[in-house]
Amino acid sequence: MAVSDHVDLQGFMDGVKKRNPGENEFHQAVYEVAQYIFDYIKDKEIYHEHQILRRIAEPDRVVSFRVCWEDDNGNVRVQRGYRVQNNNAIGPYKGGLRFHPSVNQSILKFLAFEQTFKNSLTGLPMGGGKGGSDFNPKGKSDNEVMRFCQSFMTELYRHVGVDVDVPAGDIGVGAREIGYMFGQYKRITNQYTGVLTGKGLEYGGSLVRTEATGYGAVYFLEDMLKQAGTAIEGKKAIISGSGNVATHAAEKILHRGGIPLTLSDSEGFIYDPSGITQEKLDWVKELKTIKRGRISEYASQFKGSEFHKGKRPWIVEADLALPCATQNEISTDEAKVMISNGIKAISEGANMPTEQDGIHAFLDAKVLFGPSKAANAGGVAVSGLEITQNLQRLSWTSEDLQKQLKSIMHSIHDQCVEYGKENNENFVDYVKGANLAGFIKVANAMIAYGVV
Ligand code: NDP
Ligand code: 2IT
Repeated sequence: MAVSDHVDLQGFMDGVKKRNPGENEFHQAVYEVAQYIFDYIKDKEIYHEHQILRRIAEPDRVVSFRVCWEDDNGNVRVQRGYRVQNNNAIGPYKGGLRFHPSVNQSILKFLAFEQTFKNSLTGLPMGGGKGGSDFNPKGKSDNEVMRFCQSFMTELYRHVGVDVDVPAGDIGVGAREIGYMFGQYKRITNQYTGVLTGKGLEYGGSLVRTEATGYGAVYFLEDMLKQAGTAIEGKKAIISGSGNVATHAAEKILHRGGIPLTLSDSEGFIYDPSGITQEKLDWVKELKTIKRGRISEYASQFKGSEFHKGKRPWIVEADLALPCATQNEISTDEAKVMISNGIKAISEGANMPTEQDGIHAFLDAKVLFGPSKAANAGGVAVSGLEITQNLQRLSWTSEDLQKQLKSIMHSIHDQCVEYGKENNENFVDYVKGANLAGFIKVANAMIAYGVV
């Protein structure tokens, strides 16, 4: 094998941009990893020789397809579906499906790239993938959602399988959508396999999967605070989103004696100065998953709380922040406001919620910063445990799964400390730690396979 000419970070990124024009989210995700990897591999010829980063940043394949369905008025609607299979060096592709009007190839490529490192950090045998559609489930009837999901799976089934690629939920894909898709997969293939995770408990789903991402993000936050000699108890938390990840993150903050102050959706945020209690959270969960309502309704329901239309919660003073809605939802300017308001720690429940310069601002200010690929890995970790239970045709207990989730999150935290602790400094750069630890395992597996 010829020794490669070493390109520098800038040259590498120029190539990524040229090959993936206009895919800004993908460029951002690749840069965030590459800036650390370049430094790490500068004296490790083998990674250059095998062009490892160049290969991880080129998805194994991107499948895109037409999805036709009929709405309740008999109109034919046309959507685009995708599955990005980024890398399967350490296991079958694994990652969620997102249904949201903003979905495009750039967003799914960034998510599949991130998922590759996240899944590696869990220690479970899972490669990285992501998929979805620009379909908007909001405002659609259950029958419309069912027809869309069936049509989507009628193409997707060719590309997935328990040893090939195992999708799950993400934004806009929860228990209802997974049920419709699993039903259609079973109908088409006549096979009952664990091809999707996040399934209902009646048909092969795992206990603790629903809670896992939000709870896991708080376990990670707790570990970061412990490492720094403090704890969640008594601290105020600002949280964005009001879906699966946000509500369970808020719940675990409550379990730890913290005070959740905010939740949000795409229309604005609610601020409850007296704190969001378990009772209020239960009301929000029902609002979002059963009534499919808007978070603004919280302010009419609970006296003393406020709805801030068109705004994000980062202006509220607090000790802890958990962005749990979507990518780039903390701008660099908002990060600076949070720093001047005295924020102590961030745990990213959403994927890539902080702009690149915002992350640097937090790190420069020595704010504890748990990046998404580490902090939100609890969801996919329990998905991995769901796969194992399905293969065993067994269901484990909630206690067992809670214990395993905690232990996986501790192990991710430990890997970040090992690779992210600066010499002679107490401060841990968790971004660096997560990127290096996630990369090394995938890279070494790829080297073992040779050029494939
Ligand atoms: P849900 O669909 O359950 O909830 C999404 C929440 O985010 C809603 O409150 C939604 O508001 C809000 N949101 C979505 N898009 C936007 C936007 N463009 N601007 C403002 N708010 C928005 O999704 P999840 O809770 O599952 O996912 C939230 C985040 O967590 C995503 O980044 C996802 O990738 C990540 N994640 C999820 C995991 C999981 O297991 N579910 C695992 C790891 C990460 P609205 O109703 O107005 O759209
Ligand atoms: O971003 C993510 O890790 C997820 N949406 C969960 C993926 C999964 O396969 O459980």
